[in-house]
Amino acid sequence: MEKAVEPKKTFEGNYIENFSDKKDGEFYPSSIANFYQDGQAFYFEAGDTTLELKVYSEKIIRFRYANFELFEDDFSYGVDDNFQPEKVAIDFKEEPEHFLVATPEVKCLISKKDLRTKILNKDNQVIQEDEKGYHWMEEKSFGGNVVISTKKLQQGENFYGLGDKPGNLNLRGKVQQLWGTDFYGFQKDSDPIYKNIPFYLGLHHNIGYGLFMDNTFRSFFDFGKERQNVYSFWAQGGEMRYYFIYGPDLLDVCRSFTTITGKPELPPMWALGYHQSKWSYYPEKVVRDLGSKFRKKKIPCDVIHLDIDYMDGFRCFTWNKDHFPDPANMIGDLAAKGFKTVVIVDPGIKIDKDYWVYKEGIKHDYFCKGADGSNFRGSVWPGLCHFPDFTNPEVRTWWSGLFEGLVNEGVVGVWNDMNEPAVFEEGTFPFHVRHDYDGHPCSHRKAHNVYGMQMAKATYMGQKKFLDNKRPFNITRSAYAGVQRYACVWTGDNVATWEHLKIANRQCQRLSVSGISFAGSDVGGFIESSDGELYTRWIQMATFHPFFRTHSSGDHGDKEPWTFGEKYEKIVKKYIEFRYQLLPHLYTAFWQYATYGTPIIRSLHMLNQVDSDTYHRKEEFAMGDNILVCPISSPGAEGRWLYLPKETWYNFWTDELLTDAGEVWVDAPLEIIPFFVKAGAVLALNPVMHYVGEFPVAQLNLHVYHGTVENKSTLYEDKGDGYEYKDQDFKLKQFSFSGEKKSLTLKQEVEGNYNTSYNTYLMTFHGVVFEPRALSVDGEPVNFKFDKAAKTCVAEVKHDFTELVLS
Ligand code: NBV
Repeated sequence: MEKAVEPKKTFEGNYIENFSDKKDGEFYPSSIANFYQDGQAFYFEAGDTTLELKVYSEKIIRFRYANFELFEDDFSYGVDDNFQPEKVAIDFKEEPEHFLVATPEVKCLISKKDLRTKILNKDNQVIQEDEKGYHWMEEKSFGGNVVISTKKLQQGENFYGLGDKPGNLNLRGKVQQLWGTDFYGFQKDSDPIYKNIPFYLGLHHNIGYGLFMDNTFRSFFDFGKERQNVYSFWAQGGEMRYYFIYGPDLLDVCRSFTTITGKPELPPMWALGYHQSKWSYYPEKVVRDLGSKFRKKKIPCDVIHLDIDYMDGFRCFTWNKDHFPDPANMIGDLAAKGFKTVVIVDPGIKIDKDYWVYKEGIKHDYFCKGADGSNFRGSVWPGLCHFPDFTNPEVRTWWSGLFEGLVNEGVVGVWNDMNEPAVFEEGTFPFHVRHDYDGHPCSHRKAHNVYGMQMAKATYMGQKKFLDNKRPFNITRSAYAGVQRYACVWTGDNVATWEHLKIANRQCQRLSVSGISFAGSDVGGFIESSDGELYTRWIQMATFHPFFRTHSSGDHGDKEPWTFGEKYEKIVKKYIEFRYQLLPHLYTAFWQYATYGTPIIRSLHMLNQVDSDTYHRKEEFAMGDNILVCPISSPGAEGRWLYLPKETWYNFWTDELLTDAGEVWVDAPLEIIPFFVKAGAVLALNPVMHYVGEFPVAQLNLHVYHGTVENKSTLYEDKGDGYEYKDQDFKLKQFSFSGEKKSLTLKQEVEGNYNTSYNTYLMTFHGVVFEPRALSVDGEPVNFKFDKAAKTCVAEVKHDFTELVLS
């Protein structure tokens, strides 16, 4: 029989094969002998197993399975503290064959015979059903259990999610593993790589649902690979604990998952600008020249990243004073030109008796220990290191305090690398290494997948502590579900190939639906060199990814907007400029993410989940509401085939109208990335600027796309930094568009107290196929210019209008 995963060499021979078909050594619950209820939690005792089923909302139910009545402490790194059960009207019944726990949205049947569950919606459609259901295996190699859940694969079911997996978006037929791994030059089917997000979405019969297995041990998901009609997930330890989330809308599933694992705060607006990075820009003169070059060439840029060579011998929280004699001065001068400085930190602390961080760590006993009681040692960039136990709250507080110096010197962003954790010798820590796990002492087997997230948390705490009410910018390579509360992410050490451009796009989409919208790739590829065409196409795509940074290893030449000659520089510049124009739209999408958990970028199947033609598409994606892009992902292309979901779209560059187009060919010479706006949309664009806050925006551009449709658009604005927005200092605008053949009406509703720097909108109406006679704004006539050939109409309109009619 085909094995689900090829056994491969990993650390300490700890690999466990897929065993779900093996009968020997598998243990199952028996029939239910007893049950009881405690509020919204229901307990079913079946032989050695107890199931706790807890209703969190009408659409969210948590399942926990304990062997020998021993539930684990109800602690989780993944679940946000703000996530608490809502009061739900529950119908609980004993029936001949099963127990029924029903909310107004879902019914869960629990079989009396064997504890298997079946979940239906209120129309009695099966959403999810156990095959073998919960069972476990004893695993002698570590003297514990592997906990497993096996479900029936529904007809036509497809699967999405799981964080940063580089393969196709649709996971049907795949096995994937979660065990955070530093994977230099990973490829399309490399697995596991850096991040550990045990959350997937299922979709069948237009029913979308999600499942979050909150277990931090090494785990696996098999979506019908081993057995075509079955899917399963399992973890090499801990208890089987998962949240079932009903949609049926996939975007709602994402929102609920983000409600469970937490929403981020708004980032500083500048973090959504363009970032420039390399391993490494040094010495100081190189960094200063880089900044000057951006400004001289008038290519927008907000952020410069300093990689490990800024440090003294790779010691975190130090500077190499030969290369950076006066960091505060350099950072200050860069800041005066609008640049923000981000520095990297790694978890490995050099063993060096003269190094203050090392000395403090030793003094307070903050480093991870092996089972024998001594501090674990492993080599990374500085040589032999100890590693803080970030799963210890005291250690996180200590680490957070270490940022005082950097922040005082003007550092406003931090980049957490190598936190899988990566160690040169064995790849990561040996299993016997001990962790506090916030008061639940355990081995590295359990803490590995959350180590990086807890480092990111500690760093975030430091930024919060010292940034004086400014919003932190924090980035991490390793992650567990919920990391979005503390940091954004990048996709790690990719390669400068066309294949990797596609991988990056899939990873960003996948991360976005896995709770982590604020994600980006090393634009142009970290390893090896791209040519001008690849770099340009990548820049075009990343213009629409939430985190936008060129980064490269520097081993194979530079990657800067001007590296590949004038022809490419011109186009790259145009797109970076366009990113700044898009900021009001992107910031609004971020606000929707931070407020409702709505993913910033959305794959095609999220836009029209009834359309099965979208289920296997992987390149087209929406950024926020109303806009859709599709990168050019092969060399020499002059255009491409792409798929437009039902509805009417405008080609942004030509204003060509495409209605219910499905698969279409779109011209896209080098200067063009296919990009569309939905009919009825209002798209807000800034003027071009070279960094956020370069000048106050004197007039905002609103592009309105006509159609015989109704549509709503949102625009969220605030200061772009600080927290006053939590106290009404924001403006939230809802635009309602309705179009007739020969007229259009746009209504605006405004909430909040923020004073925008502009008083007027420059409005451009697109697709004006009728000859307009009048523009009336709140009942007053307003002048406009009509261009019959272009079918556009332009007018200056006061920013606080409530109703506008063009007819
Ligand atoms: O700090 C150096 C690099 C960094 O540039 C990259 O972004 C990380 O993913 N880091 C990995 C360590 C060395 C990789 C070979």
